[in-house]
Amino acid sequence: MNKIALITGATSGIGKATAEILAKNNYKLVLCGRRQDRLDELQSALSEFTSVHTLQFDVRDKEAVFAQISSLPNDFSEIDILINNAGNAHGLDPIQTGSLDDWDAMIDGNIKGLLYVSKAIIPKMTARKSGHIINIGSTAAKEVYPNGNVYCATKHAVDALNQGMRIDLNSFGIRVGAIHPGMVSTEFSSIRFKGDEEKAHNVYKGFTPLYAEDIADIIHFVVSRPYHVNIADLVVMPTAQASSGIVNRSL
Ligand code: NDP
Ligand code: 8X3
Repeated sequence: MNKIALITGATSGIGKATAEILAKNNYKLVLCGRRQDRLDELQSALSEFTSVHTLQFDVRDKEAVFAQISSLPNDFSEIDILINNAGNAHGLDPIQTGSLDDWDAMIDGNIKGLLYVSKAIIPKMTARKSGHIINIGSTAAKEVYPNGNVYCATKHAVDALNQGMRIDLNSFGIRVGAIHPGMVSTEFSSIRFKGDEEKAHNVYKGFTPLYAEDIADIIHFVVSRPYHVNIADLVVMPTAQASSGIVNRSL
């Protein structure tokens, strides 16, 4: 039987590319995001490969998360693979001038949102004693860079939650692992800089960044390993990147 994967943040970037590769490899999909028009487009594009169900909710909205996930029809309700990908950076400011709204958006989305979605899905995995959870962290989960303060803190939290989930769910035979990308050219920087496309473009100027498809390819590799293999923690950077915030702009 085809496995069912639920992807948060499927409307753009890494989540969308992951939906595309998993669809082409016969996974059934539950695709989540706030932008219904994009969910509809993706559903119609991927339906030639697999069955797709969409759920529209903001991961920060606890009630909506639980209501939407519990509304899944029977043939989509037993999630085999949860890909906790939804998240963004908002702003790039020193701590003394950072915006409270940006901090709330990152803490509520990247940490609490990931927890709400996990809480809505994990009990069915523990009941079945099977499941696989992939948490999308970041190099910012491992290292802090100038002005990255709160975003890096949220991703450090994802790193801790990934380890905690793995420890707690191990006795149920549930696999848990994180993928920590470096700089990936998606809508990420455009969101971070609130639509300032020039600023966003400059982030990836002068070197070859990762593309969403590079991470999607790795996610597909991770979820298609045999059951006894759990890729627990994987850091991947563009060749031009040496660590968080250090990039060789001539590569
Ligand atoms: P994008 O901005 O392209 O995609 C972000 C996705 O998250 C969108 O589908 C968006 O959907 C969804 N999302 C954001 N906030 C919410 C919310 N509150 N509720 C529901 N969905 C939400 O960025 P990426 O693809 O790059 O980012 C995906 C993940 O990868 C994030 O967790 C990010 O932190 C991480 N990452 C990104 C890196 C990069 O350099 N790009 C590097 C390392 C990690 P919608 O707006 O429709 O809700
Ligand atoms: C995204 C990577 O370095 O732009 O998590 O913060 S970075």
